[in-house]
Amino acid sequence: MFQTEYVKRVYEDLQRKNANEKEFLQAALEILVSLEPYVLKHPELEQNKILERFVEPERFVQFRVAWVDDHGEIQVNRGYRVQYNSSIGPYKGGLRFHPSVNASIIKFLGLEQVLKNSLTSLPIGGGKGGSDFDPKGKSDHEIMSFCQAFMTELYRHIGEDTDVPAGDIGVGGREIGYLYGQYKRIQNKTVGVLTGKGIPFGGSLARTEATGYGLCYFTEEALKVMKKDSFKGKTVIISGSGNVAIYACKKATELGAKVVAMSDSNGYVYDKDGIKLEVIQDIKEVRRGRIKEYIEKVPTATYHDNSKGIWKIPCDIALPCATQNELDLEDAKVLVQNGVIAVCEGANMPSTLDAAKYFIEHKVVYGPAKAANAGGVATSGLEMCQNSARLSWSFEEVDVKLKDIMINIFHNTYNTAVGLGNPYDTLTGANIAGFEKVSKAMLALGVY
Ligand code: NDP
Ligand code: 2IT
Repeated sequence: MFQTEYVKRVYEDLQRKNANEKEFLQAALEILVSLEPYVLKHPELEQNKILERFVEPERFVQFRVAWVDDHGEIQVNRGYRVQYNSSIGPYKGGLRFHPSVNASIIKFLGLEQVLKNSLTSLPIGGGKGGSDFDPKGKSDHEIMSFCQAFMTELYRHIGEDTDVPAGDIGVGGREIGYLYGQYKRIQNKTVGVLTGKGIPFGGSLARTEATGYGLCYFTEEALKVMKKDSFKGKTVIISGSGNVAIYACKKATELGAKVVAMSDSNGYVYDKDGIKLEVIQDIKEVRRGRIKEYIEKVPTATYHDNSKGIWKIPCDIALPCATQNELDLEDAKVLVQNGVIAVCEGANMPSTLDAAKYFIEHKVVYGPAKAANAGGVATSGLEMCQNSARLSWSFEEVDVKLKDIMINIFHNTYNTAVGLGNPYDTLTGANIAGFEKVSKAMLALGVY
């Protein structure tokens, strides 16, 4: 699998030290193997132990979050923040609240974030955090109590020029509001220490839409360059029905596609006439319900109990926007057999490595997560700019900048892949393009 003794040694060492961290090792392996062509040309990386330093987080914080639920009972959760790499800017990355969250998930997301943030071309380093807290079924008051308890510990580790968290699975506008409220209360400061804030208190217009819109801008450009094609007239399936999925659906539809299926962790809905997004938004954004309820409003649609079944629906474009490892080799084979032309990732690491390789081998336009979903964090970077300057840009201004950034990320990724001899290998292209800047900064900053 490895071409170089150096990369093999770094990975094996990581495996020894993190034996139980499946997702972290998966992300690290994917990245390290794809960096080999670059490593071969740059002996200074081995001389300066850059890869050893790159895979080791600068700091990893784990903390207790104790809070009181609506029955007066004390609950104890575990909180995390990984401050992975600050060589090109303050740590930046989301917070995930989901029962599956553990050190492995936080570290895989943090490592991915370092390269993603580099690709945005903004000066932001990489971090990630979260908790095993499950927001499902909690009252609004319980969400607030948890967020306040979480921030009462986290505040000492973050800052507008140090580490700037945002949302991810289970953390949206409501949670960011409570987290930011608590930060302000403790620190007595109004600064851009979190992004994804509400518009009345320093949020950026278009941040809510940014990841999904950005994913579609990336995909549209990739289709244009690699297949002389576009979203127009295409059948699309989108997994998930959260923040990323909803705005991917909106933009894909605006660009002329028909989205026929969306999912949640229980199942998926298929609507041959095209998903009515206002119904999904009402279920998910307003009532925080289950996607199953879609068929009550749209009786011509069907509901299916297994969310993974969504990949069996014939489509031209698939946008996985739910979670890691939701699309495996078997799913990839079915998609290719059904004639898929593009698979671009809104979620982080939704495709297993063998699924991603299958897409590349079969000349599918493949948009790896760290490139295709970078629009969210890029717009967070734009929110930080607006907060520092104490002003706010219009929706259109932010959207134009987001689109430029996504088109630039596509070309940077694609040109790197072309330079390495395989235009479809955007996985290698994205990893090397992101790593180049980080490694140059690490070399210039000296040993730490
Ligand atoms: P949300 O919490 O808004 O939505 C998550 C969605 O994914 C929900 O529909 C959820 O269903 C679904 N989901 C979660 N686990 C599974 C599963 N095992 N199978 C099927 N569906 C599942 O999160 P986001 O939309 O913000 O995040 C989605 C993905 O996008 C994540 O991978 C995240 O890391 C990534 N991302 C997010 C960015 C952002 O700005 N928010 C930026 C870049 C990437 P259910 O309600 O049943 O749990
Ligand atoms: O995975 C991601 O890029 C995010 N969850 C967004 C991070 C951010 O800081 O906006």
